[in-house]
Amino acid sequence: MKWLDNFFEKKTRQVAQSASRRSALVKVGKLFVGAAFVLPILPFDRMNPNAQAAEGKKAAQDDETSCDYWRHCALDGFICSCCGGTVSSCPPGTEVSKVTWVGTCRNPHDGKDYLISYNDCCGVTMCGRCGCNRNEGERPGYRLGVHNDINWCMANTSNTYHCTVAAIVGVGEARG
Ligand code: ABN
Repeated sequence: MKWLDNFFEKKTRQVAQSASRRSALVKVGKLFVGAAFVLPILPFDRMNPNAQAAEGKKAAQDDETSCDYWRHCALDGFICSCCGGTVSSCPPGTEVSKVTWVGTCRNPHDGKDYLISYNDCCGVTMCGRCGCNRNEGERPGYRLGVHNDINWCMANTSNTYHCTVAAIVGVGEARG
């Protein structure tokens, strides 16, 4: 390691001969200030962002105004809970659709599959809030009864679509 000592001694002497102590301190100071901009020296959140996202998603499963709400697994339209109604009742001034389509969603709390009737609420112009496009179990459009991208107000006096509710109409039984 003698050569290393010699090397640094030589370099140190060179620096000492070519620069004053004050200018050396100025250079070191500049180095620190520069490093503060380049290196992440401020405290930052080391929490796993994926874990936070999973928590948020879990909370949304119970929020009736969220597309991630468990009953909305096949809802294509505007959530009535955001439009003056509830998850299973139409907003005042609208009329529930006479025809509907039924999807199946799993309730994360009991692990059971529920039949959900996605009725449209009709008679008032589109709500425009909380638009969702979830399509679990949906089938192609040429099979009308199992497709969710349909205006189910078609059989009502007014065909004007406002929003969609998601009422539970049945529960699946485990087969033995
Ligand atoms: N069932 C909701 C909807 C209404 C109008 C058009 C497409 C989808």
